[in-house]
Amino acid sequence: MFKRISDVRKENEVGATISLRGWIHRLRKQKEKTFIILRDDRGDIIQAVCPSSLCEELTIESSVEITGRLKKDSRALEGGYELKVDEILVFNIAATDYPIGEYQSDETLLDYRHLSLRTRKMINVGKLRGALLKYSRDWFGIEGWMEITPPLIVKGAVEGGATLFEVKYFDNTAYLSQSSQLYLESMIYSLGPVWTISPSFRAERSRTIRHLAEFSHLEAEIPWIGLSDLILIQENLIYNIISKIKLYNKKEVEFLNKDSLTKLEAISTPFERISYENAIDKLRSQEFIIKDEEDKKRFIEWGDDLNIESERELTKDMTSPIFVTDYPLEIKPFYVKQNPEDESTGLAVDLLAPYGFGEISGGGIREDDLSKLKKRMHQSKLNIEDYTWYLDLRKYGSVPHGGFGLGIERFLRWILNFDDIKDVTLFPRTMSRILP
Ligand code: AMO
Repeated sequence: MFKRISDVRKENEVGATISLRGWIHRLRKQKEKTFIILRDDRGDIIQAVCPSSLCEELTIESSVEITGRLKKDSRALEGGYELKVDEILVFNIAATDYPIGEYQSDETLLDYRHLSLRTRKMINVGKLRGALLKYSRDWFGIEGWMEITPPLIVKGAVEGGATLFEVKYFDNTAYLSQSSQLYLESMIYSLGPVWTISPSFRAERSRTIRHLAEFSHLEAEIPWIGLSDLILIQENLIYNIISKIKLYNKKEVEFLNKDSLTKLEAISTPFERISYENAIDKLRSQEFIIKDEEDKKRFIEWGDDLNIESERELTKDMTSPIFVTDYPLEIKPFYVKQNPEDESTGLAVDLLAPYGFGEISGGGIREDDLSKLKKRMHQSKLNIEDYTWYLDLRKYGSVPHGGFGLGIERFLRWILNFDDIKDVTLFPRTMSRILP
């Protein structure tokens, strides 16, 4: 029976004869001996030494089962074990033109992502992504939220028509979901606090380092909640995930970016809260300039949306995330509830990550008044017909409620201090990339 490399490390089997299955990650052939780094299906690696006579046909990425005696060797890579091989079973001899080597451009690595997933970098990214998803699930499970799966082929926009992907739906037109929010909203009436991690699609025409055309969206919705409690839920969830990453994924984070561990250590709660108005005042006091629609430069003012540059300016000297609340109603989507204490603002909250990373989540309290919601939908030029079902939620037993959406890739990009969101995505989808 073959073993995994992690089991070999756990069970002290020095001296025993064991078999391992995997791929030839590195290969150095000498006259008598051949040195192999074997990678198993969990991405772990171990050093193996074989008589060269057994290895003549081996190539990088050939798949094999190697059998031999386990030795402790402090000089050996990863864990200090080495296998002295005396038998090799070959599953497949890989073609010699394997395109991934030591040095490749980022573009080549993306072109061959189906193969570059086998690099140490992408193995660690994949493990960290998996861990992050697991810790999210654990948190919601313990807190008693119900996980749901929403439909992804939909009839209406949630986040504006400009980024909708159209699909042919039999003899009709439909769209790929930009956010599951409206469906989550429909579920709180009978399933209580609900959440999901589902793909969301945005036809983003901009080529930026923080936008994908398809991303993993963690979304949550809860009845009878106010803005401050919604903020606490997000803070709690995010801090809990980060604490677990620090506890159980130090190895992956350290491999991917040593600086990140120090930065994660510096995160503390409560995360700062700032109103949009105070954020604008702060930016104006720093003489922050934006370009208006005609490309003219001017100071930022109340009513301007916070874009990546302004978010960068606000967060560049911070070490923990910051919540920005109470945005002008007119720059937020139709579903945002008008602030009863100040009609010009809406009960919306965005979470901005520190060191200039900017928005990682958006959310707030939803407009629960049918006539106000209809008015906002008219102002947003939505086709009300497509939202009749959504309006029914306000017609039959409307309650105060709210929720949020957190971009998994944005979150990971910040945790790892990576520039480009594509680097934390296994198969990135962008305006210029749909393959592999
Ligand atoms: P919003 O559009 O702000 O809000 O999206 C929520 C979060 O999703 C992530 N995100 C993206 N990540 C990668 N590529 C993109 N193109 C992209 N667009 C968004 C970001 C962002 O903060 N329904 C509302 C949320 C709510 O109110 O519940 C929504 O989707 O991390």
